[in-house]
Amino acid sequence: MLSGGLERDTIAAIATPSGRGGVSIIRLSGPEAHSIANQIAEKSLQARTPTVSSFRDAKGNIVDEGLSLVFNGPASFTGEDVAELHGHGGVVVTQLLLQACLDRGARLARPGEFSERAFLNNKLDLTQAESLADLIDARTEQAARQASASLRGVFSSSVNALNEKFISLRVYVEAAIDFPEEDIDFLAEGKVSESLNALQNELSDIVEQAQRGAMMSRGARVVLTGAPNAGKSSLLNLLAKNNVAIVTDVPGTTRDVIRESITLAGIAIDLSDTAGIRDATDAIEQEGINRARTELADADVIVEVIDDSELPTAGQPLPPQNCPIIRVYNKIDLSNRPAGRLPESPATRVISEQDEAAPRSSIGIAISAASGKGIESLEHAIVESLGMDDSASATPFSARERHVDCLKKAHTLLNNATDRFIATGAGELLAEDLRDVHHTLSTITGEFGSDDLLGEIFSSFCIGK
Ligand SMILES: Nc1nc2c(ncn2[C@@H]2O[C@H](COP(=O)(O)OP(=O)(O)OP(=O)(O)O)[C@@H](O)[C@H]2O)c(=O)[nH]1
Ligand SMILES: [Mg+2]
Repeated sequence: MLSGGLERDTIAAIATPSGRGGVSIIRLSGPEAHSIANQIAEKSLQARTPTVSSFRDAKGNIVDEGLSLVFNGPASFTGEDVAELHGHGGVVVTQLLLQACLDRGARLARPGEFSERAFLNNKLDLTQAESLADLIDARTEQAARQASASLRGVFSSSVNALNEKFISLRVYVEAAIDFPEEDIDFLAEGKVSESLNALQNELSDIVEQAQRGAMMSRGARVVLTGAPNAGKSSLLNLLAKNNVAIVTDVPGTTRDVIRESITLAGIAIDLSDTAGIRDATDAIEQEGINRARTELADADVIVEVIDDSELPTAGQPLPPQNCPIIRVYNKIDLSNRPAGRLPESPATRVISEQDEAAPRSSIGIAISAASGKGIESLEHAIVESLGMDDSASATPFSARERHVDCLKKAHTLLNNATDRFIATGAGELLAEDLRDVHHTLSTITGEFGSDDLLGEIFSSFCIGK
């Protein structure tokens, strides 16, 4: 269990966004939360009973009038005594009310400190705390629903259920090692290899779901690439329904990476337009091409734009990619090719490091960025390549890259453990390997981990959460 250095002081922060509004809420948590709220409201506030009163600063001046609400720990968000002061939503008056709390001994909360305390008091596990921040940041309805499911513990339950199975298998293997005098060789019996296979499949499924969940939370990265003048910027403008990128007939127009957020089928997508890749002598263009390459390395889907009105040239081949590639044959108004999907094989997704050597198949789509013909086929191909094209692939929960990394690491450990067990039949080694897998999975929900990890996660939250 993470220690986190449980702090016993009382923290305060403005919990509502800064600006003008109907109400603003100051939240307090810690041993002095009730006493500070009582002093400000000049009342003996009763738990879970909203009470209207004046709010007084430390000098006794009335700064506002509003509603106070107190909760007794551990039945509160943080697990500690909590108080909320609901005042009028003005920037200055809210600051005065916060100052009244600080003057009475509260300390200004760090970002995410309320959630961190909730985690340290076992009110939430780490994935639930993270999904809380993701719910606040959700950019689409679907992302919000998934974050809400993770907050309710849907993701943690899948991870915990899988972990239980690792524990049972470990217990079985250790028992078999401890009683070697039994007539039956429990390890050689086949049950262990069968369980290992089943666990590998289950883990692969969760990796895939978590990858999609993470992509939904952060926004999928779709990168436009291709030769100069192929029509990448024209396509970005068309997909974004906005003339964000400069389009000219001069090859090498785009240098900086241009980003636009769009939504396709409820998926938030970060679309980037990059410099056309060629052997450039111009230092600025060369830097643009370097940036384009960096962008490609992080893509979930690459859209390679090809000028269909020109004879195919050898051009610059794309470096090997681990994500699906959609080849877009653009300018069909000039080449007279019919719009839409070309008969080719469907896209595939990578789910683990083991798969990275697998060849990536690609989809071909013929479009005209000038007339907009074929654009729906392309939009559908993007959604399909992201693995989100039918309801069966709808991810039941949100996740983060951190979770995907842990799951992939566990998957690799398990694969290695299985290989080692098949080769040696050594129960002791398998027991040790299974313990490593269990620990790796436990860092997802925060059962094992470091204080550094906690600091890193909670510092990205907003103040007052
Ligand atoms: N006829 C026709 N022209 C197009 C089409 N798409 C783009 N163009 C033209 O092709 C030229 C290059 O378009 P851009 O969108 O700037 O191409 P790019 O790939 O971003 O080029 P760089 O930024 O230089 O790498 C412009 O003159 C566009 O008007 C199309 O579908 N049909
Ligand atoms: Mg361009």
